[in-house]
Amino acid sequence: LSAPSTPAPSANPFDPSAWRNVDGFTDLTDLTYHRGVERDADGQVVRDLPWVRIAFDRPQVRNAFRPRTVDELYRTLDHARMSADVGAVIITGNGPSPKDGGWAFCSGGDQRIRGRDGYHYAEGETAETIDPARAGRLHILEVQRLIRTMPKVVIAAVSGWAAGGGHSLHVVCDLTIASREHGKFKQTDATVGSFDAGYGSALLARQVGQKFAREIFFLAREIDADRMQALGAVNEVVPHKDLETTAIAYCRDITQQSPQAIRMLKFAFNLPDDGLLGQQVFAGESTRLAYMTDEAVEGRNAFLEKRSPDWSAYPYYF
Ligand code: S0N
Repeated sequence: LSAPSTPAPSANPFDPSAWRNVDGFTDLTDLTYHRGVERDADGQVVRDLPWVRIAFDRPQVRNAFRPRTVDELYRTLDHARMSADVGAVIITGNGPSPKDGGWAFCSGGDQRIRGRDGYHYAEGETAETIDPARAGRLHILEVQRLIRTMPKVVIAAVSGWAAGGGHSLHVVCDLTIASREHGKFKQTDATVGSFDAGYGSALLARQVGQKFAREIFFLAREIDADRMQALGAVNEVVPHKDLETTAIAYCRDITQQSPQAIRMLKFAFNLPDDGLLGQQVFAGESTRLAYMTDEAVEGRNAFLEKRSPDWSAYPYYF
């Protein structure tokens, strides 16, 4: 009989040579934020590439988020949103855990600092000392809305556990790639008396269907990456070591498309599920495009020149 073999630890999918730190974010403690780069043979950065990587960096707690983590996630995502030369964003989880070698994408809200009445305290704060403006904030939902409305493609690279609010985060991303060895999914909200009754559940049902979405939430079982792909909530399952090169390949392909077309498509995909907000976001892009036409310029010029607009050059039918 041969001795059972111990699987070799998977190589870390993060390749530092593919990235540089983003300027102005040296104060991050709970995340890392990198810009994709091309380097020459000497390792010098030749040019920036049009994608960024945002990674949870609390592997000792399976990348659970505390309020500070969510603030940093919002800040980095918003920076990516406003960077005109960035077309795609990867969200992932750093690892492995120094404690046990485990990998996580994100395990949701940090249960150690969840107070009564939905409050999420920072360490050391109490109900009496907390700034009321910060108490009870479920601001991961603000992050979800930002991902949903930012005019760029957001890719979840699920490097390990996606649990609770971390599960919902991958659901709200535009695309999901998962590690074959470590990518695991578990919707534990109901286990800890929490529930994402917005995108985390309803959008999941759009992705996998009502029965499976209910199974995922009601049973709170572990689901592996292959099954999640079969259900329709994961685009691709790849070896752990290839997770980020695959995500970068997605970014490369996405950023070769027309930026205008990509954002119109993203907002079109969102529209049926996002109600008037979805219509507003889609319509905002349409208005921006309309402002670029001679017809819209004629309307503005007529007002500024205090005359009636002349629409004769603009047909009622194409
Ligand atoms: C992820 C799980 C399944 C991993 O299991 P595994 O591999 O056996 O590891 P563990 O030994 O359990 O964990 C390793 C260490 O990490 C700590 N840890 C893990 N997850 C958390 C966490 N979420 N918070 C704090 N610590 C965590 C463990 O305690 C352990 O530490 P040590 O080594 O010291 O013992 C498994 O860990 C698991 O099930 N984790 C909990 C997942 C969970 O229930 N998350 C919360 C679910 N709810 C939310 O996320 C709320 C989301 C949210 O914020 C929200 C969304 C919508 C509306 C409102 C809100 C809101 O803000 O509340």
